[in-house]
Amino acid sequence: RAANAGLDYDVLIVGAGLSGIFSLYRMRQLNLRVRALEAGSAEGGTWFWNRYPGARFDSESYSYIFSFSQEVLDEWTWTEHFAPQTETLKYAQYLTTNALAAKEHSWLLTDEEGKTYTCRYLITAMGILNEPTLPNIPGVRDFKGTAWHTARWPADEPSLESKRVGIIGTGATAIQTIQAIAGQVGRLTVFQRTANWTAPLRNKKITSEEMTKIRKDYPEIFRQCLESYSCFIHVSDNNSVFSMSEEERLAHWEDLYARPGFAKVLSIESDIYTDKKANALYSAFYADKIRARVKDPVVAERLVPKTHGFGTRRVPLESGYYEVFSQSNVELVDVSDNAIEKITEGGVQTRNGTYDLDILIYATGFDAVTGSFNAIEFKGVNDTDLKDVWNDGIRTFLGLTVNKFPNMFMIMGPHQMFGNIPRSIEYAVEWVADFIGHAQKHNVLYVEATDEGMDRWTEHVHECGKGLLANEVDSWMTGVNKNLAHKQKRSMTRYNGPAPGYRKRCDEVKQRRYSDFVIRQG
Ligand code: NA7
Repeated sequence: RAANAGLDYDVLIVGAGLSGIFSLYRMRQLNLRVRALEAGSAEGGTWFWNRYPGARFDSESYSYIFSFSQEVLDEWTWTEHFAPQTETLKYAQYLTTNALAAKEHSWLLTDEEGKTYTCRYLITAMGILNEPTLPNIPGVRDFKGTAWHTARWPADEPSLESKRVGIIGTGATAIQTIQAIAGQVGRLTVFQRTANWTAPLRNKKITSEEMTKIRKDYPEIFRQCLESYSCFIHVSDNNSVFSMSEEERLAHWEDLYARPGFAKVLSIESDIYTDKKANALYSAFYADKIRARVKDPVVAERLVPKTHGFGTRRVPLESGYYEVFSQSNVELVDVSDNAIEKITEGGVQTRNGTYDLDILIYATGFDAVTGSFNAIEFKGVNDTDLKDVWNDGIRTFLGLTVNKFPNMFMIMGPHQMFGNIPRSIEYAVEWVADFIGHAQKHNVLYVEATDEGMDRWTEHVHECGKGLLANEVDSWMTGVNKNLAHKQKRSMTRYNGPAPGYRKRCDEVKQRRYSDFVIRQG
């Protein structure tokens, strides 16, 4: 540490969401001088910012948390199988007070403009969905009513009661919001550009007996997660859709449909994700489920996705979403063929009509994955700008490091496993902590991924993604955000191979004592 004596910190962490909180914990365990910088007024990241009504986990609460502290696992009680945002935010804050702040409480702050900090290692922990984007529709600033993005839901939200509310977007966020507010508002107009496949969540409360059993089962829950393709508790199915008769297939899908959570997304036959014919069969099964739940067949047909197959975009889970569209106060406006021309002082104008509104909600998504990196000026060796490095496509080594950006580690950067994010965070932070611990022990002052290493890794990431139908579709997962001129090109933002394979490759780098890196000792 003497080597870092002239620096303010050994490690600085950008972000105090779940990645930042766990990074801070591990760095402190290494006895490093560490500080986390956070733009929000409190910790919690995604769960701090996304306070829209209805925001909640789509994954089983007890599988979508950290496993690192037995104390926390023993003490923390989940009240619902799929926790609401308020509960997850409390969990994040509970972690910081119980697991981290044993010695002091001063490590978490909002950076003051212009204040500088120096450190040996930089850890980015900025989340993958952190930069909200407004639609690129003319007049966004002209609206005279009240408008906000779902990720900036006002703390002093005006009452929605009897108001004319419009919402643009039908992604996971919009779906949760719509079903939560449809019963309160005077009138709800949903502007849908692309219908989404979505499946029933089937949430329920967790009884105290269930919580006791969950605590007992934690080791098994986490073991199961770690063994599966994308780290969820749902077992994947490597069979083909075509290995079953139609009767068997439908019985299997009906069984999955009745189950809670992502079973009907993750426990389906794997060729649904790779074979258009297999995918079409499952999509047709789901289309019929939608039609059966909406009274007006014309509206039902608008809600059936036509542009992409089931599971090729992130499938949101819903509770009563389709039934909302049979309420007399809710209107679905399909803007795929009736484009929004502009936002006016009074509301939304489409090619075919005008919609007067009091409140306009933008559920229009994020500049995902690289957005947080673009929002900050990252300058590496020889003034290299990270934006330039990624201009022609994302390149990383292990999704954790970038050539020309020595001593910088990314938690949930591009090319990492997405899936069960806390599982990915936990692994990435442990890997980075091991590396920094090793570096400290051996008086290493400089570690840098090589350009060849980035080439190899990036090629591997692309190889893993070959054949996946999801990579042929525009979505935030493939790096497309039509509201941003600079993000038109589809790219491989995430690691598409199995999580155990990802971890194996990173473990091997560690076993080679990080010889894949350029390392300089003091
Ligand atoms: P998403 O999934 O990116 O959804 C954004 C939605 O907003 C989507 O329906 C978009 O339609 C729509 N959108 C965006 N811009 C426009 C414009 N200009 N006009 C009309 N409609 C527009 O973001 P979410 O916040 O819902 O979810 C992100 C992730 O958070 C989710 O996948 C979970 O992992 C948690 P489009 O589909 O582009 O036609």
